[in-house]
Amino acid sequence: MTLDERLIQTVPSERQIRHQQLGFYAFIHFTVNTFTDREWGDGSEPPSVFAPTRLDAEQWVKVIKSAGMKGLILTCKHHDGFCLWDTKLTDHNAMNSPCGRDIVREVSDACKKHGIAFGIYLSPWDRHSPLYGMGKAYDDYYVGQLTELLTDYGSIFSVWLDGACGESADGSGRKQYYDWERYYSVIRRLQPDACISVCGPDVRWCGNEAGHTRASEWSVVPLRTRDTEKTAERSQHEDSADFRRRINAGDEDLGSRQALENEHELIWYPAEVNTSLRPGWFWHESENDKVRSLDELFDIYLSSVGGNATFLLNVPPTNEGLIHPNDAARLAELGRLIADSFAENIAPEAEITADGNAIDCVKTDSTDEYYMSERENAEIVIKLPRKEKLGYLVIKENIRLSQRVESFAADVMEGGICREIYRGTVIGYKRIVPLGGAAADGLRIRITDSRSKPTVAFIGVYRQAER
Ligand code: FUL
Repeated sequence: MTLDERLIQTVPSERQIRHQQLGFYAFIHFTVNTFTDREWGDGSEPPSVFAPTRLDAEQWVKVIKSAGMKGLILTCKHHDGFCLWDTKLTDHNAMNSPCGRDIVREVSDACKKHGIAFGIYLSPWDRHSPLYGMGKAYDDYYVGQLTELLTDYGSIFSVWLDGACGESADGSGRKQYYDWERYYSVIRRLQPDACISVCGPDVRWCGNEAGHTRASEWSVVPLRTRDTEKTAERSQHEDSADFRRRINAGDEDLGSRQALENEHELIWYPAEVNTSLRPGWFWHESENDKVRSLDELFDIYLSSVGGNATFLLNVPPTNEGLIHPNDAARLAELGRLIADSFAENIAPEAEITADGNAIDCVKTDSTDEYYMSERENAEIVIKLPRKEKLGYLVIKENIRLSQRVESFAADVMEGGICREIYRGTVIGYKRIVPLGGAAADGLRIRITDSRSKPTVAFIGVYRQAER
């Protein structure tokens, strides 16, 4: 079998497709750290510190919804070991704090009510549990916690497994060698539709926590990529400048033909870009005026969701138990900007042809019908009914047939003259091409190299929005 044949046989699972379709979703970091002003708790915090006065999960969900996010992943337990739900496996939980409420219940209910997918983060590294570092005894505890969370709180879209693996709380220096395979089998059995992210087989960490995105984010990568996050080495160190470190240049190309040439086993393993709205993952009063700018957030959105990845944006509630007004205002602005930028799709009114034949099927955002070229390249011409100022071009491959496009270019046309405006590699699930307000009466997409006959499931052409 040739390399290209092997590449195009590597396709996503249904759960991976559903996850990719969510596009943009929230991380919520909330635990004792919110009250102690720390990023990593050491497990010695008494539950009495956990005392939100105005906790309102519905406010969180409404705020993230205003940004256009479609899901929420909650830190049910962070490294400090404090549990946000009514667990029967330890007393170290929110029910025994001044809060006295099952926060996982309230958040999952609020998500259900507002049509937001719910996911969990359950840190394997536990600095409170005396079982941590005791081998199977700790794995039993961890699996017990997973079982509670995956049984009692409705449907879960993501189980976000963090590879951080530090020492036990008692100063003995013990570490736990996580039984990942056992965790995976419990998750698959209890929530077969959930993606297991980062230290798991379904969704890949993009390689940094700063919001940097690769120009070429491939979904077909070597099998061994799956194991790279199963150690703490590459995750952040508390309070270190590493938090904002850039993508390691050595990892830049994970999936071009050249990068995969000598790889024997390939997997579909799409990237998730995770970063925080503020410098830290948890809320700190001192960061109330350090909320990321609208432009920065929108840029990350365009290059992640519009660059064949998904975008997991952390929004940390305050010690009152609410999303801070500065964060809420920024997210509402972001939601409006995204909605306005993609409000007016003029592709349905255009004449779209490939080799002179109309391909109207690409006007509908679905893989039920799609265009497939006869060759290993393609030229698609989009004639607009009139001259327009253009904001964005959106292109999607039919990823059920893998990602095939290796390189492409986009031209704007005016009065029969073509001008190249973009040249790139990956299209994959979704590529957003910024057109910068160019005035044009047409567009041309040239797929210049492909692993097999390229497919296009959707084309959108968005009128430039006022800002
Ligand atoms: C890291 C953790 O150490 C951070 O505190 C945070 O939860 C981040 C998302 O993952 O590994």
